[in-house]
Amino acid sequence: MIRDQETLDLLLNTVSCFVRERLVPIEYEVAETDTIPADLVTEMKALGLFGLTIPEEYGGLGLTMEEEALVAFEIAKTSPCFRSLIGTNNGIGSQGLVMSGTSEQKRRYLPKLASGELIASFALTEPEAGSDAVSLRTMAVRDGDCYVLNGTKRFITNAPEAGIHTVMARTDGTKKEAGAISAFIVEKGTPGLSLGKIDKKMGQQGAHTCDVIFENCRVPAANLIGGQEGIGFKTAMKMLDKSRLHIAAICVGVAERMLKDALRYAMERKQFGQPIADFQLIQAMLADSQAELYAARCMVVETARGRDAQQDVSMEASCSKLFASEMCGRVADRAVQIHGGAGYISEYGIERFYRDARLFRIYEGTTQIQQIVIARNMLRQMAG
Ligand code: COS
Repeated sequence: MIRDQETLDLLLNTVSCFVRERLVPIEYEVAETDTIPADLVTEMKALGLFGLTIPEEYGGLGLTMEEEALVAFEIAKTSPCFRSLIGTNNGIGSQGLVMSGTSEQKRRYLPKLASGELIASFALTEPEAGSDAVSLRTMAVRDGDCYVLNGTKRFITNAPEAGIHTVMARTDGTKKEAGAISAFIVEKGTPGLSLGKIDKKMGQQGAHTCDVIFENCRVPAANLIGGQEGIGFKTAMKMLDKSRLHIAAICVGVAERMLKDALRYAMERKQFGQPIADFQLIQAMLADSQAELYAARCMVVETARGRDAQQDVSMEASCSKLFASEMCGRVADRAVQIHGGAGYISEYGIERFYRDARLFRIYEGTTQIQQIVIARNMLRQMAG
């Protein structure tokens, strides 16, 4: 749903200019140093990028899903690490509070997340619980007006930068099912909370992940999201429905960037006395990429509109994430192929995107998890 086309166009233009003029020129340096310069983070805050999806009453822009997807298309036309920094505040780190938080919790944290003063992480994955999220082992045991947390979370995006962690933990050790899982806000500096060393990743340098460790970490009961035990897992799943669609939109933006770079290269690079873009075998790779990209873009926009219309788009969000992330992988591969030898050399940049894009098929639910979600929905719908 687009609420005000003129304001949205202004926002999209601003983001597009910022990406082109400020982020693209610094991609190589960020990848080499594994650091996003502080002045750029300040600019991202000033542009409101940390609060795109946070309701206006808490200082965010309160974008609809369709508007968010259109912004995501633009922000993704550069290294995905920049999106990653704002990603958790707009998605999995904040949406638990937006969807299920008490008004006091919302008032306390959302304005700081919207401004970027606080970064939020989302701590669900554990060493023994990845795709099988329900099996998570981190325990939260009530003790007076606190919960005592023990456990380890793994590969947690933005944890090194985070001022708060949205943590999924088991409040009922006797039950295996999802209803035993609750969500907490744990503030940086809470005694018993510590971080592992920053992970060395295949790509997306500039974005950081690490373990988050709880050892008798006492969290005020007031930080139980929604003030209610047992709603954590369902809240996480609802959040993932939204964030999978967001990642699908990011895949579209990244693929558009890679395809544009490949097209430009194909038109400049001459072999056999002519630009390689004139050869039909190169054109086939360009055309297949364009067609798949267009399909993914349509899926994202259509699903976003459905979500804005309050429809249950769990299946469609998974379809979008599955197709767009696999499409992005294929486009990355063809873009490297079109670049030939230059595609393998880091200064041309396309090999970096190839590595960066690999993550999209894994995080926020692997392709195989999306297949499971889609198939289960199909079976459920058929059974009536
Ligand atoms: N919206 C609301 N509720 C949902 C839901 C959704 N999209 N998906 C599941 N639920 C509910 C179910 O209805 C069920 O509730 P009841 O216990 O009341 O019946 C509960 O959550 C458990 O769901 P389910 O029985 O389907 O759990 P499973 O363990 O069989 O499988 C999958 C759930 C595999 C789909 C889930 O664990 C998953 O998405 N795993 C991947 C996790 C992931 O994406 N990790 C990435 C890291 S986080 S960035």
